[in-house]
Amino acid sequence: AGAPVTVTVTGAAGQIGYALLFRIASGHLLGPDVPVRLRLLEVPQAVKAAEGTAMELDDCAFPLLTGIDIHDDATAAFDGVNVALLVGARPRGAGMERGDLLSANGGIFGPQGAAINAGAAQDVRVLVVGNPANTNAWIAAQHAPDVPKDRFTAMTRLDHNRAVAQLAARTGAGVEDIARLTIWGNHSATQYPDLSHATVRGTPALEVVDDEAWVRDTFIPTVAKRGAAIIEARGASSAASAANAALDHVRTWVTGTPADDWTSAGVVSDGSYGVPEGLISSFPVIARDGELSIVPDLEIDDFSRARIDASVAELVEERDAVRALGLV
Ligand code: NAX
Repeated sequence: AGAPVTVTVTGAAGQIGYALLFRIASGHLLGPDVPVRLRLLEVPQAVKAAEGTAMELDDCAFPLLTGIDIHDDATAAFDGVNVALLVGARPRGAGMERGDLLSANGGIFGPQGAAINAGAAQDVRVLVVGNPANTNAWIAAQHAPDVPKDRFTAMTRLDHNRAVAQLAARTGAGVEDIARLTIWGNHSATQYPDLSHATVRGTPALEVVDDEAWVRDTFIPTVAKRGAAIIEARGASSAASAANAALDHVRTWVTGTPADDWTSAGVVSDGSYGVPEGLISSFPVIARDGELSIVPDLEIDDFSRARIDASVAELVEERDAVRALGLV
């Protein structure tokens, strides 16, 4: 085994943190041969709970886990970080306006971006899970001028995995038979889960499904509103599935996408597909040699165009609101 990889998890005492940390420590983030050093970042009032989780991590005697540090200070938490999982965020409280939400999160993700800029390892990879994930990732990136912008990503892998599962269920295929599905835009109800390039056992998904109304009226809203449906059923928001998607996102980034397939991730736009340059939007993404790139030259039909534009318009509004609030 080589030198341990430093993984920082923010919001470590939250419910996603609890579902995530044990799997990181058991090798599901970077594989069974890579030792991991964990740094947990929490707000001061949750440090004690994070210490409890760290005690349980100790009690698992994971061979790959070489150490755990707990911090309430971002600069210390991101010192030497290779993989930063930004999970902790300020949730929307009752009666909270969007500006309040953006301000609260700007106050978290700005300083965390600056701390990453100050202390991260050269190869740092950042995944933002905490909502509003795309805009939080954008804020963090703006505060990290020395880190390449393409190291900042936002999580839409849970939406992607949800879409794969829905399509597999509808077509009777296995999840491994589904390829080239895309989540476009914002990780919000405006996201666009796109089947127009997807395949089921190599056949175009839209031919296999052969039901436009199902795509429009069932598939898209089911995927886009799945988070709310989980809350309704479980009485709590998605946690284990979100943690699983975060592991998938980073592992795919490091180990690559399969030939003839891609994944979905919020990455910085290079202007592709009419998405304004610099925005962090979800795209079809290929991972090769540890780098993410947007799948080029896909044909976008009128239906897809309108859906992508609507979600990207929401991202533009969020970015403009963040600028107007002076958060970047
Ligand atoms: P919890 O409320 O259980 O945990 C959040 C934790 O973050 C708390 O322990 C809190 O103390 C901590 N925290 C708050 N501010 C912090 C700061 N400045 N530094 C460090 N820690 C801080 O939420 P949980 O269910 O774990 O969800 C975490 C985030 O993931 C939320 O923003 C949620 O909306 C978002 N999600 C994003 C998803 C995605 O697909 N991108 C899906 C799942 C999830 O809803």
